[in-house]
Amino acid sequence: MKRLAVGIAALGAAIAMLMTSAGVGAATSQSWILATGGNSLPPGLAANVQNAGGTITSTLPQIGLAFAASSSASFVTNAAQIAGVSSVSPNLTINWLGPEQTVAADFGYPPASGDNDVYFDLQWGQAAVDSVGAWNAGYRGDGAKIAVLDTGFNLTHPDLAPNIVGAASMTPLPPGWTGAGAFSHGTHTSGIAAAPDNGIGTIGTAPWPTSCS
Ligand SMILES: [Ca+2]
Ligand SMILES: [Ca+2]
Repeated sequence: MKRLAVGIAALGAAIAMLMTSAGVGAATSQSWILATGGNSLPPGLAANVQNAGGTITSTLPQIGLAFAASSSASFVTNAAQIAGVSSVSPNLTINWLGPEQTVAADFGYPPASGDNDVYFDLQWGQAAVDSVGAWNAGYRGDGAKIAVLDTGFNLTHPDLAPNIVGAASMTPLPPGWTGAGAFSHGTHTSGIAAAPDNGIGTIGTAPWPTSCS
């Protein structure tokens, strides 16, 4: 009978060793935040935390915080009794997965934008109204309708035509004015407002609108 009891004891010890070596049943160390509510840490905190069953791992005395690790089930209760400690909270590690984001293209500012609509860099007005800032925020005039109240403008100009859906003139000049060799103010202002981003000429404030004049 005594031999059997010894045998059972030996088997129990072997199982205990096996569980320990496999990590089964081992207490897990947790991280805790000890807050003081002030801008300093109380004297003797490290020793008091040790007595509570934990170990200080780092501190932020400027904001009255200390971080402790403990595998003791009673650590929170004990640490909350430490003089100067106002709260004990779990120090959580969060696997943060941010939301999917659509990042707008980084349009450059004139006069060194690098865009292939090379005359864009000559337009100080686009910088003055921060057109590039609006584009980078995702606003390029998509779907907008622009009325340019000016002289008629060149309806076949390659840097206007893609955005023209109609034309009228506010002056005696015809809407499709093409005065060869002369200055057309309507063409000028229409380009500032709505010249498309098409690799030629310049870029207007709203390069993706439907424009009419
Ligand atoms: Ca371009
Ligand atoms: Ca253009």
